Amino acid sequence: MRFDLLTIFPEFFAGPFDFGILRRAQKHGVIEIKIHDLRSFTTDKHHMTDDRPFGGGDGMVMKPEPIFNAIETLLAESVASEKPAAIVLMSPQGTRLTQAKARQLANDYSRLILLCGRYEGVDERVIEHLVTEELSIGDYILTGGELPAMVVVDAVTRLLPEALGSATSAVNDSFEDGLLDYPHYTRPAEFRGWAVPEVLISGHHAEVAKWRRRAALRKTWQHRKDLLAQAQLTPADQKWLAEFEAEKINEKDRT
Ligand code: 9D3
Repeated sequence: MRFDLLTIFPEFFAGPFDFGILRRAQKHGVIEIKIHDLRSFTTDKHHMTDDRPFGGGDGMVMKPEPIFNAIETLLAESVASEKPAAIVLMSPQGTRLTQAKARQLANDYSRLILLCGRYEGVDERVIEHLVTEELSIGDYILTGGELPAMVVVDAVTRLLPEALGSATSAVNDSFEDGLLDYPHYTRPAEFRGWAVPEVLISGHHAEVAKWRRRAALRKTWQHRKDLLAQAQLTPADQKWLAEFEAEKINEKDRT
């Protein structure tokens, strides 16, 4: 996968891609990340990437010319690829990035051009005539699209078949089976008087699997009830959920 990131703050990206899986994926040629300074695609004397909004109002709008220039220049240099390029605007108005969306991007494209917005937004003609999709990473206000673009690179890269070491796998990820992860423990078996659940030390693989499923279900029930509606639940799962609900009522009764 080739990532092209378009930004007025190229220095913002120094660091985050140089560690762990992202570093390894670049070293092994699984991904290539190129950062482009929008300012270098300006043609005016003052290298302006923004201007005042038509119709008035506060804030500035990103000019269309540098963005069209940059992306048309990028598309002109052919990248060896079977699959097409997506031109993605990182924007609070975009559709939400989900695990399913990340998987779709990883599967459907061999090149992602990520345009990082700043100011109040970009000239609408960029969205109408250039951008193929708009993505938000969630319902909170950030200062620009740079951090969201990093999130896209990270989430998509770890889904590429060659990106993770053979020891790890993205198959059993939380969200892909619709539940949150179960709790993890490592040595020591007792830490400051807090013991690890007995079953995990027992060596009974089937019992461990059962415990983990129930614990994942409990975490999901506690923190993300909304996920339960979409999850594939067995009759055993349903029974456990009923137990959690009953437990909650009992707790209330005790007070
Ligand atoms: C007052 C209108 N604001 C829109 C909600 C203006 C505005 C605020 C923040 C315009 C741009 C931004 C900067 N944010 C992004 O560019 C952004 C973003 C975000 O703020 N949250 C989640 N995902 C994203 S993707 C890009």
